[in-house]
Amino acid sequence: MAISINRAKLVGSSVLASTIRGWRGTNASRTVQQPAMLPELFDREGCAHCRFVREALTELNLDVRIVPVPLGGTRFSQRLMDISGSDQVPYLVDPNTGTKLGGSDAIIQYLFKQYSDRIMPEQLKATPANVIKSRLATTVRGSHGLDADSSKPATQDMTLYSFESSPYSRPVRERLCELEIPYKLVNIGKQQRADIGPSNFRLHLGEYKPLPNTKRSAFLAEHGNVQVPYLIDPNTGQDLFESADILKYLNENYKI
Ligand SMILES: N[C@@H](CCC(=O)N[C@@H](CS)C(=O)NCC(=O)O)C(=O)O
Repeated sequence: MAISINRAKLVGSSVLASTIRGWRGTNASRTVQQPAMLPELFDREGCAHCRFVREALTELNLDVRIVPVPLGGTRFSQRLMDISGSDQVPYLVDPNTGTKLGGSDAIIQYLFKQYSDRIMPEQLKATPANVIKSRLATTVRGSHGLDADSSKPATQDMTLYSFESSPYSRPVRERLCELEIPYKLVNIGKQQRADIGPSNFRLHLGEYKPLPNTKRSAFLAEHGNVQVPYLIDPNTGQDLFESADILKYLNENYKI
């Protein structure tokens, strides 16, 4: 019973966080210009400004390497300081163009220009109203994804399939951040009406067909369904669906 109440709280607060942000970071563009090398985002999951950048990444359908820099974290903070001269997140390093940028507005402007030739949407700008909403989203999540927790390092990067507003994926991203585990973030946002809904209860009736030649269609071909979060850990050979199982796995294998 206690477990199901905790689970309801976890999912409910994550739905509320996405609702507060107007479900930005749900829809993804149909075309993607994924660059040859993965851009790196120094990120803190619970940081209001980092959330805007991750929302933009889902909407642009771009994948990045997430380098977690929680408060009190020691694993990547020195590297961030060496590269940027500051401890501020978000910070983007794009090896494809030699671009290094701090500040969510500058990063999002760059990403939209470079990878879609569009201007950034108003709702992703760090206006006082948006920042308040984004902070509130972190507060309703009990401020998870802000502070470091003691952990064992992961030698090889994990891969997480997710999209920013996904209520089930957020707790996994929060935990990866707290445990300072870097990962390839593969965004598979919704590209059409048929993608809406959980994998076992889509609004669209009939057989689920993702758009052809997309990350979603590749995922369906490999797994027989499309569901996030999905975590791949090359350090142990484990591949996992189900947020509760992933959180348990991370705690058992990486929390000290
Ligand atoms: N019980 C699963 C539920 C996962 C789930 O419903 N995920 C949604 C996104 S939040 C999903 O994959 N929807 C299908 C889609 O995006 O195509 C878990 O806890 O991980």
